[in-house]
Amino acid sequence: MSNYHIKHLEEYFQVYRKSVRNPEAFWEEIAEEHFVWRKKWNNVLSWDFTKPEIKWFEGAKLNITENCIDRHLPTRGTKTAIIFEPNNPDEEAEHITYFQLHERVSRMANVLKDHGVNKGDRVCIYLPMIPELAIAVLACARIGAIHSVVFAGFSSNALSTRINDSDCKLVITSDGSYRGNKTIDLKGIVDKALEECPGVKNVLVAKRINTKIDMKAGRDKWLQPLLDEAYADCVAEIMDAEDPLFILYTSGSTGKPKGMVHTTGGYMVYTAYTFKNVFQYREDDVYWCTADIGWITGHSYIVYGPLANGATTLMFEGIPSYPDSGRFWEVIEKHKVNQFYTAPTAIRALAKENLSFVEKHDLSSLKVLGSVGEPINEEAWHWYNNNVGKKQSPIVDTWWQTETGGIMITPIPYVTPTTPTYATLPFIGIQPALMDEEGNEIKGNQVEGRLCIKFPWPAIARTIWGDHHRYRDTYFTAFKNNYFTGDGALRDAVGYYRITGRVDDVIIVSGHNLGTAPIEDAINEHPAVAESAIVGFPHDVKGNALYGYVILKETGETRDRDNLRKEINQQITEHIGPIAKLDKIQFVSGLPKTRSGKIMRRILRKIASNDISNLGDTSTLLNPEVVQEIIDNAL
Ligand code: 7RM
Repeated sequence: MSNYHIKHLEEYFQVYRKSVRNPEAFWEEIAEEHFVWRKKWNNVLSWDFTKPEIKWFEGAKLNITENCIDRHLPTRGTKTAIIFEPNNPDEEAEHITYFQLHERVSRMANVLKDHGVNKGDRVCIYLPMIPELAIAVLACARIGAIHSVVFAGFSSNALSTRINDSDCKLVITSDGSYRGNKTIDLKGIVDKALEECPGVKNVLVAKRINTKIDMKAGRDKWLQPLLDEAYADCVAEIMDAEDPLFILYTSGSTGKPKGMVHTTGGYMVYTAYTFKNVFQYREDDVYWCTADIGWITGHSYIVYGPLANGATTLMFEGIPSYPDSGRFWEVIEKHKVNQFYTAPTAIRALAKENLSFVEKHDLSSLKVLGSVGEPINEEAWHWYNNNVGKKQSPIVDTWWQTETGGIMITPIPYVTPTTPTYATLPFIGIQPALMDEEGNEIKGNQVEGRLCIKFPWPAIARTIWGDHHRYRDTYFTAFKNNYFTGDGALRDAVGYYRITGRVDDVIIVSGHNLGTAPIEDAINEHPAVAESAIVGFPHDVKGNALYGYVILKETGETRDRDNLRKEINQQITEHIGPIAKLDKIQFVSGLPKTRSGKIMRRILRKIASNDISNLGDTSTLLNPEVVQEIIDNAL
């Protein structure tokens, strides 16, 4: 029997048990029956979480684009693969068939080859949500180049750090991007970044906003003429299952961003299988994930997962509030979207607007609503359920991470009964564990602990680019023989999981992971700043917002505080990007520190959250007197 499409709760439990009892046999069957391989594997799985080393489908050969495109051509050639919905609703949407996608990916792949990109080379993609982005991703995969997509909201500084970390030799970008009624000068950001990136030989530039930009002779080229001249077919490079497919950077609690490395075979199998089940995708459905392809959600559930299933996937260039707050609902009506996948922060923002924005659109095509990126609070869940789903569409609250490659804990719609704020049950093949602080597994139900995964799944990231020790230290040392997620979770009486949030110094703002350390580093570079500490505090739209405590140098003391606040945020925008800007900045004379010199963030978090009734023991601090001063001047 094929277990590819789960339809009933008993079937879920049955398949789940099978996947846990004999993971190798289970994944082998899925891989064998639902994908095309140039050569089958010698071994389904080998793993050792202490090294750590994880290999799925070792010895197998494939190209993921043959699975995402070529194999569909005989049966789905004229089916729409990608619907492109532009920022401006007056501009016409574009429907790209599988035939057309094949041709456009092939042309792009040939252009890359003509520019010296070979198997294993890294290509940085810094593009807005236009078709060229998905096409560039697939073109890299076609020729075995490793793509590193950098979200086009990141600053030049963040971009150059990422380009240099993985030594990209080519950058694909555009003249600029649209964002609501604004434009962003992407090429200018790239030019600035590349002042620091001697390894980049070429920049290929897509035309999107038609602004006059500088083109550096010998380095920069317009993309379209090259595509027009390129041959329209490109033989797929045969890859090993364990060859890297892409690098995607994610912030850590300390230090520079981590280039998570995903490999080819396991990632393909897992993203495709989760996509099929978590969205209950049927042949003629139109699926829309509102994420940007610059995040893992876009990689796995706009590009690879949907296309591997021959689905129609919608790419949206715009933002939820332009031209007005009905934009999402208008797009759902216009393209008769069946599965809609978005983030709690977007739901909360839209829930603040007049209900008529939702009510005036026909949303009856919807069958499944998804949520991802952060915990969805009860209020937002009900608003989504009542007003978007009209209580007819199950909500799948999907918990997962850049590192996990695919969805890990989630309901299966029409299969798993949902409960607001619960991600519910582990997906097939996923073995979660809750741990206490001593590192022991907490068994049984109605317990809370640190969330680990006990056994490998096909899409787990294999390493951090260039830093395998950091990979081991971050994920595999806190709990022996387990992958540690960095999240806390509770398991209720029936075994449902509820994710309670990060237990480290990562703060999730509007669904984006932000490490406190890099933000503090950026602030501390301001000449007037001596030291700083960032914490999160609850925000009704963003989930969390950032609160900064800043100690000024003596030279800064006389400066105008509001100007300083602006400059600090400017500094952050330049170093990281506008998503990391602080909502509140409090100037303080000191920060509460332990005797070993660690900032007591727990106290700062409480003050920022206006929850000072129980600050706990502050007597062990080096400088307990500073706490009252901070409370008195809190914003
Ligand atoms: C897919 C993605 C990962 C972190 C993760 C969690 C948080 C994500 C949920 C969630 C509660 C959810 N990748 N998170 N989904 N928390 N419920 N459904 O977001 O690498 O960018 O972030 O996001 O803390 O560790 S990510």
